[in-house]
Amino acid sequence: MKSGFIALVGRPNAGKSTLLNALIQQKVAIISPKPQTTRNQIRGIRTDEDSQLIFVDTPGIHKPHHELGAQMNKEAFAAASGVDCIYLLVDGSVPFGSGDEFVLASLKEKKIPVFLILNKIDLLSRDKIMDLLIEWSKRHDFAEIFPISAKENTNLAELITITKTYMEDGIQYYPEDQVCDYPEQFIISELIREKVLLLTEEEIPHSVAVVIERMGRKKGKLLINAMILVERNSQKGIIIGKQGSMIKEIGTQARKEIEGILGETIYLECFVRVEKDWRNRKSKLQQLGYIQ
Ligand code: GDP
Ligand code: K
Ligand code: MG
Repeated sequence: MKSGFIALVGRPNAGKSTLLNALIQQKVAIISPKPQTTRNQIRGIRTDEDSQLIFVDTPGIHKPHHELGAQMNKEAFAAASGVDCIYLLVDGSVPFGSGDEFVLASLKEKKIPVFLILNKIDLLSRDKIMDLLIEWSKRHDFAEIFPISAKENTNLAELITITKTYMEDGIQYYPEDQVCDYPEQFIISELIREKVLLLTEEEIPHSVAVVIERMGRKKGKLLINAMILVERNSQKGIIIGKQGSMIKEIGTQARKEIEGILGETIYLECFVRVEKDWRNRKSKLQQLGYIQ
């Protein structure tokens, strides 16, 4: 059997998490139009008859402004070492910028084959796609170049077929029915964080974390208590909303999705707490599982 690891790297919002979910045909990574949605390395596993591909989704590489940001870069670079192949994801609908230079420079030192994946071609004309492919091919010695749409599944079957040819004969690392490598509790907290990102305004995203404080059974029903951490009182107010309307909506949307994944009805309670400056406190980040 062919098996190996593929790191997904690229600027925030290039579509890495969307592609990961599409490649393994299941939602394991949360997606939002806000940058820096993904904070940890997430492995998605795709097992076919002849192969096992392990895709490592990473936080987007960016210039760090705080401890969490620096940690996210470290995770992204670490994920891109010791893999068999790297997908460099590029959002074709935004211009080339210093963020792309930063990512390209970090790949230059590595001897691992890099695929250029030009994403979001559903938003581009044929001519524009051709121009971008030509421009990008001059910037690095890419092993392969693929125009795709992660959202519409365009060209993904071909991408998988070619990727397999870069894998060595190896062992099956995970059981064939396993699609990701982290515990349920983490998916649950991530789904709640996704709803917070989707439902609230610009100010919230980088200052929110979700911790599952309790998960247990009462009379057979699964009870989950989730704590949403924010940095300021004003953010707490936004998340709670008018007469609790926002936190209720966050809870309802998250509960529906968690029930779909777990296959049972659950009882979910969400709370909000202000923890000043949690992003700059390493011990807090460790507790939240963002760093080892
Ligand atoms: P990440 O930060 O690189 O993980 O990016 P996400 O996967 O979170 O996606 C960022 C945004 O781009 C989301 O709003 C996605 O729905 C959108 N997106 C991702 N792939 C595509 C695509 O192929 N086409 C279009 N039109 N949008 C996409
Ligand atoms: K994102
Ligand atoms: Mg992501």
